[in-house]
Amino acid sequence: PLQAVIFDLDGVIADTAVVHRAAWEQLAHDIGAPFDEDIAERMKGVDRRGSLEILLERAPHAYSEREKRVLEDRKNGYYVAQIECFGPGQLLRGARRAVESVRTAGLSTALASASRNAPLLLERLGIAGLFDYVVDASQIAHSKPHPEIFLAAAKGLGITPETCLGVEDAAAGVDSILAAGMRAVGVGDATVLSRAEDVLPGIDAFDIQRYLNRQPT
Ligand code: B16
Ligand code: MG
Repeated sequence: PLQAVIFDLDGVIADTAVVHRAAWEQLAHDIGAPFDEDIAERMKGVDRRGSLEILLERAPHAYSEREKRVLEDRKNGYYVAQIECFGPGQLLRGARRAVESVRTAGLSTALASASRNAPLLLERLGIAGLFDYVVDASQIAHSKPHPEIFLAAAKGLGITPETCLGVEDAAAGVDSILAAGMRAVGVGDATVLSRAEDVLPGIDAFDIQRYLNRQPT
């Protein structure tokens, strides 16, 4: 039986996917690299360096390790400047209710975010207390779509992956959940997230009863 739900943060709980995107787009503009829908979608859920590498695939020239660190810092500066003034108002509609409904149903909750800014964001949103366990980028070596982050969340909760359901807005995230041997629910575009057993238009449509009553597909 289902014992826990593990939520992604950016784009599932917090309205930050657009902020990450805008920060990368600004950086792309700064360095004269192209930026389009496909690049934006591929960056979702991918860690900072992984996202930068995607951006640099079509950059006008190659960058050294030192230059890459400067670019990452610049993008993070753009991002942090925005989330510094975040509050509970930047929770996505229905996010708090979704997490609370899982707890009310007697299941555990965890958060699995690839973002090194996750602790700051959780504090700003005022929801740190809703999760039994939190894994962020600082605790893992391999970025989504590697299963490590979701496996670490299950381990932290003291349960096996088969009893977990993961919720993600990124294709890389859905792949990470499935590779961990968990059930996956997508939030967003059904064409992009087609490998999930269910794709919801938004987290406000999340209904835990649906997954308690249904066997994994
Ligand atoms: P940072 P999630 C991910 O968070 C974002 O989806 C992704 O766009 C971002 O590049 C990544 O965090 C790293 O973020 O630069 O703040 O460490 O969706 O896993 O919560
Ligand atoms: Mg996400």
